[in-house]
Amino acid sequence: MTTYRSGTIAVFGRPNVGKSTLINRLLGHKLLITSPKPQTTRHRILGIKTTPGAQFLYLDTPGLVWGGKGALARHMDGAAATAIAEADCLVLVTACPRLQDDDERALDFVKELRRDRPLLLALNKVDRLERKEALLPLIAALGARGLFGDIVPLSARDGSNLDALEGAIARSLPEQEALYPEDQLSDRGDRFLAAEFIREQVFRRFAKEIPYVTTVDIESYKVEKRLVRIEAVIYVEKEGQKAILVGQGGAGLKAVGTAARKTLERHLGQKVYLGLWVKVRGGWSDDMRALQSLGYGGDN
Ligand SMILES: Nc1nc2c(ncn2[C@@H]2O[C@H](COP(=O)(O)OP(=O)(O)OP(=O)(O)O)[C@@H](O)[C@H]2O)c(=O)[nH]1
Ligand SMILES: [Mg+2]
Repeated sequence: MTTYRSGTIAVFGRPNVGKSTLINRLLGHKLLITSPKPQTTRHRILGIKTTPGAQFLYLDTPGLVWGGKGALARHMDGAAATAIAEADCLVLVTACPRLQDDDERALDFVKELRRDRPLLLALNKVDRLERKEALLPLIAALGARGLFGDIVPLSARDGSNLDALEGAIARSLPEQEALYPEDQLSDRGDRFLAAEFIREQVFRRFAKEIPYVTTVDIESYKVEKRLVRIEAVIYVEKEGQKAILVGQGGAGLKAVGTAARKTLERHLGQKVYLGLWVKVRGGWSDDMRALQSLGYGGDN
């Protein structure tokens, strides 16, 4: 009889390499928000995949940056560091075609904390390469460092070679029973995900500083007979930012609301009414108390 395996997998690396896209693909459904802008993920979020042979407990983490200013940056670094310190298996994600200085810093960071835990390397975005063979010297050089259990070139975007990564992770998990019920998909509830899906649209639709001065608070979340009724506030730091977000005749806010509502409806399998407002709350991102009241509590 084969033994069951189960454990936590910290997925970490510099911002924008595709960590959240990769976990969504591995899970087979959209749990985590993604965008072309760095520092989209702000929390440590557990995504659970249960198979007949293993239970994968993927921990998504904020991209590692060093020396970011303010309470929000400290919260994000802490969320990533906690996941890296505690997980059973560590997966460093980088993007093709080469490792950058910040990838090396992420690697140095984890070398200190690693103890004897398995460390795997996911070389993401191979779809950007015209000739995949171009990766062979890089893989050989990285392999020669003797740090990684496996080095897996893959594409989270088109799904290629994800089974190789999943196989390598499964082999490195501890032999033990499943730790969560098989129908549980995350440690986060739908109210949290609703706020995330709204923030995702701000990251995807607005340029420059707007995403970084934005957070979302769900004021009410009611499951009714025919729909889920959600009232949410998008907080920004200044009046001028509010004007940009709301847009001409409310068009900006409306586009955010419509797209977020559609993502939520797909996730919940139910109709959603989404009421959205924008409010100004100066300095929220550097105010510990404001952060805690906005859901950035503890180290998650
Ligand atoms: N071409 C290509 N793009 C990808 C791939 N995976 C992710 N991306 C894109 O890379 C960007 C960043 O993806 P995310 O998944 O948000 O990256 P992340 O590492 O979670 O970023 P942070 O949360 O900011 O640290 C998005 O535009 C993705 O669509 C891939 O395999 N190929
Ligand atoms: Mg992310």
